[in-house]
Amino acid sequence: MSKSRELFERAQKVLPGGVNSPVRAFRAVGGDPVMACEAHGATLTDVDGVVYTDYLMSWGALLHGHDHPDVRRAIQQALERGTSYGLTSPAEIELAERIVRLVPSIDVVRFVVSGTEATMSAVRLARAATGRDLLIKFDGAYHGHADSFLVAAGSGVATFGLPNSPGVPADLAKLTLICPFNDADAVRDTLGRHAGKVAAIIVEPYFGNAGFIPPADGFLAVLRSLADEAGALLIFDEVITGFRVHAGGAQALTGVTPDLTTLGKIIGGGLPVGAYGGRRDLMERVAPHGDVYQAGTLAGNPISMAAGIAGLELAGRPGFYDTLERRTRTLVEGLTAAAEVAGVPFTAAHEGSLFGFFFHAGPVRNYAEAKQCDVKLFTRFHAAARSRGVLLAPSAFEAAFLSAAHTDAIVADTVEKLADALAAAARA
Ligand code: KE4
Repeated sequence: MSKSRELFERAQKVLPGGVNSPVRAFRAVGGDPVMACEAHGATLTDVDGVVYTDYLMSWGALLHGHDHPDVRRAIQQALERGTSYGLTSPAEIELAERIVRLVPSIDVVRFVVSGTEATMSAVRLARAATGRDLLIKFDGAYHGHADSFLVAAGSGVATFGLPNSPGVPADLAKLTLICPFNDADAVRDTLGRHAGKVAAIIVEPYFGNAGFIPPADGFLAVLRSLADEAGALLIFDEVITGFRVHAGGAQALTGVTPDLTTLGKIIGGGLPVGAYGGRRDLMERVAPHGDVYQAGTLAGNPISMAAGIAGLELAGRPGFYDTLERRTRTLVEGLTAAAEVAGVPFTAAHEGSLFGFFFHAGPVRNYAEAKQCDVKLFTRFHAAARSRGVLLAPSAFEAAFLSAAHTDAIVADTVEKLADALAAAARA
């Protein structure tokens, strides 16, 4: 028996499904989940010594690859001063100042310990600031596991949310309204039917949780104007796109400025982190300056902050994002060409180093279209890629991430291996 299998069997005795986050169980693609042992740069080694080129990158947290020496040094130096104070310390102020400088919508920011805490808090703040209860989100978007987000679209185009997890009260779920991504008419109609009652529209400006789906031209700008007309706030959930698609996130890239922004992943350099921020008049409603309560023992943890500062420093180097974008484009173009040779329906896209693909002729503009992709072919492709040492997200409805550690040579090697995997999956 492999060490991975042995460990997973032990894990299933003491962890629900053997994991601490569902997707890690690899149930969508089958096979034993990869059991990580260590990772450096673009590669991850499992407990059986199998080496992968990693495109998970801790779900996008690792913009510089695993174990970057500058990030490691910053963590080590912070560790020498202790791990947690439960008091404010200089690093959280420095990281906040960097985020304020880089992210157009953020005058004031509050750190928390996960993306879920960030989005949950941003929605509470939006409801307090507007005195309204309804929330609009988009079908297929994921904003973490707070109750208000665990709702599924009912039938019809724009519907009241239905709980999509036991334990989510129906009365709470129905405060969330769901529209198809890239459908401005559905948003306009929903706002009209609930005039004066919608607190906020929350959106992943580039979908990273239904596969990768970019916004249609002008869609985000229309959301901005619709929110303004309706007196609702616009929240960009940039937990994935923040510092990924641009140094200032999707809002800097598109020129559309939300009222509130949520961040995570990259700003912690791979350590636990989340943040929400926005206009000063809104953020000063947050306790203790204001009356909207939110708190956390490990919020602004000095180790996470040190790693985040090191990561943003590295990302500030000239040409950093251009290189990431060029390499990602090479990978996406290589994959697309290989799919054509293999004769399979395929559509791929990227923004910066965030990319994704569907076994679908395209276009894929929303989750309903994404779900028409050939999931069985994806499953065969995922296994074929894995057996060739390339680790992709274990779901057809996740994105993929390239890091600064994925050199031109690594990208070229990946294209070769994935072309072979595609041909094998198409033949099977
Ligand atoms: P966390 O609570 O997992 O730190 O962040 C929640 C979250 C919020 N918003 C967006 C846009 C996100 O992508 C996430 C978390 N992303 C998933 C990956 N699709 C985390 C992976 C997992 O759930 O294990």
